[in-house]
Amino acid sequence: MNGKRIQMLRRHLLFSGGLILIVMLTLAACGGKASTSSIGSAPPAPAPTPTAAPEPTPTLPPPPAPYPVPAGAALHVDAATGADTNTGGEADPFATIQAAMTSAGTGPMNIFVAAGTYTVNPTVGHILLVEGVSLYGGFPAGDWTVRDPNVNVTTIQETVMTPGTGAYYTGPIESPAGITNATVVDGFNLLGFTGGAGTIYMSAFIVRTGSAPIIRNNTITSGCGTSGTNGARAIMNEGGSPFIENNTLYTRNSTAACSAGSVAGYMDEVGSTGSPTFIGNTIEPLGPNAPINPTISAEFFGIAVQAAANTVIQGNTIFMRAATSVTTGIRLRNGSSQPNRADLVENNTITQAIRGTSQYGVDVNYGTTNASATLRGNTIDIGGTTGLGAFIRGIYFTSVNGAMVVDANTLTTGVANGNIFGVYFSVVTGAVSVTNNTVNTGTSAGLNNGISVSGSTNTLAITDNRVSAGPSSATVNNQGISVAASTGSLTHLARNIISASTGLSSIGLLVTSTTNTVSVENNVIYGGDGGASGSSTGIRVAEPTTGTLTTLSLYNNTIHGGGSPLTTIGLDIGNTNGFITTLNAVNNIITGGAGTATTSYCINLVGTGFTTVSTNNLTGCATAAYFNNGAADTTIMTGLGNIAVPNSFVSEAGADGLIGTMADNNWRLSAGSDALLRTGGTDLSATFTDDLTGAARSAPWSMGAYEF
Ligand SMILES: [Ca+2]
Repeated sequence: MNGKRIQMLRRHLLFSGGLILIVMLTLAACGGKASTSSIGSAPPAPAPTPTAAPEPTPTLPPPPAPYPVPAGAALHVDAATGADTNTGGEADPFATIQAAMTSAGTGPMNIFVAAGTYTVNPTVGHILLVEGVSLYGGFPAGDWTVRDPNVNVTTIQETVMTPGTGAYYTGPIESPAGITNATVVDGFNLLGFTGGAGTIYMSAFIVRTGSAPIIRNNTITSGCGTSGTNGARAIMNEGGSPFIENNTLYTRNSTAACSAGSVAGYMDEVGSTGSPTFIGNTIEPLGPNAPINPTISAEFFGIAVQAAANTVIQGNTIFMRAATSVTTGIRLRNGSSQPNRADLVENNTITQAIRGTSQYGVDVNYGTTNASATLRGNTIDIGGTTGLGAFIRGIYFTSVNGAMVVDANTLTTGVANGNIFGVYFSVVTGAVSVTNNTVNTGTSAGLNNGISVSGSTNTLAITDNRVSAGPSSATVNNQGISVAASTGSLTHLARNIISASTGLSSIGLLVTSTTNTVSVENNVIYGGDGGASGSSTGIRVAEPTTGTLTTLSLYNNTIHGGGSPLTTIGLDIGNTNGFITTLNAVNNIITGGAGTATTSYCINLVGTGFTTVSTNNLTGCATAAYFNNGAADTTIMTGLGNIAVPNSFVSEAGADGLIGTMADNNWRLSAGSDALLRTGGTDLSATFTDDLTGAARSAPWSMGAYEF
């Protein structure tokens, strides 16, 4: 009888003994209760008058153990009390995990490992996983019935480097091809080699192509190589499909001699295949193994999915380090080897206290591969207020060609020495939806842009967002939302609340070189406060120089031209070339702004005229409508229902008395608003039926973004 069978027999006997004990205790309890009524000689007492029983206190079942001890056959390892000449039973554990692996053979088997330190070196070799043989750490000495890896730290540490096969350093644990999710590594503290002079990608866990282990409840700290060239990863994936859950991943470069190349919590290799999953991990805490050092690490990545497909990244917490080159929370890349991928990035939290040179919260670039991504419910707050800081890009897409959804994210950036983009798309051929996000960008020494899309050739929808751009440099423009070179069949901007800030010039919503149909409705827009030598504008549609923007519809927006000390414009449209053939502005409330007497416009049109300008309120401007097409019109257009009355919003400036701070403003119409504002709008229900809040509009329609 081999050791494995003996162990199984022991476990069986122990389990049977436990059952017998439970049965005996149960019998004792029942017997005790029965004896009082059947053996005693006294007659039974009369039944008491029933009274309302008190509500029983509900007894909740105990919460499930966070680190359950799995059932099934097991071998045992304890570095302190074991010996590799033992059989691996509960009372005679092995001393090394490698001996248990040998005993387990081809499995299936669980290997239970007691707290302690287990070393990996060329003598004992690293741990090469076997399909169906799972490793569980976190057991206290002498007790195999409970497990908590946080209390009973079970460390596997590589003390002398053990080179692996293939291109990459192996690390303490290697998961080879053929491993499936029947193989679990759970509850260990894995430490990669730190002696330097390693090959590339010094990791603490390597997953090979064709491998799909479950990696759960571990603390995994990267190794580190020689300064200058070697990268370091907590988990390196050559091309497998690991399921990575509830781990803490440290990347280590605390000294200049340790991995001054790129460091990553997780990274897979360009050109690889696989579909990794990440659930509830914490990456790069500000812990003792990974102090922030913005001058050492060239690149930092929390999760860098270079090529894998159908990636799921949910509920992870990533603390971005500062790096001298690129600092990225989550990177999704290439995938040229795996077309038609669909990635999900959901409910993650990405923060950064100290800036590196350039930072990306989520960075997506699929190249020419057909791929789609959904980013939903993430909280991203990056950039901080100190550090290096060339630029900050909260959510960044370039070269993407499948459907892209950016939904319900909360995005905040700190200050930057260069440009800030909250959400940025460039070179997009798939349909894009940016909806229900909250975007607040910090102060930029360059350009500042809340949401920016450039080069979209498909449908583009930017809806239900709350966007506040922070200040730009005094020599660079400032934009709440910018759409440039959007050539898809429809560009739709609806139900957003947008504010720009200060800069050279500031613009709430900028549309540039966009063709085909642009529909803008139910937005509230503040044009910012410009700068000492620039302007502020609520909506600006720049002169199309190519293509055919055939229809531009501006319906039921509430627009304020801002507070520039020079020129303020509510609605500014260039159409000298006449590419805009249908130009509608209906039901808008347009406040020109605080510009000087001669340079405050409600509407400024350079070029050919509007097809329809009706039932707008044009107020707070020196010039209601100005058509710079050779026939200046400085009077409000008559006969089309346009009016010029005070808006009488509920609270135009809010509690702080400042129009430019939007959070406390309420630009709904009030009972004191003119009846023509409340009920004088044109019924546009053939085009849309809601207002900014999503509520149904009711005839007769109101002007502005809120139905009264
Ligand atoms: Ca305010």
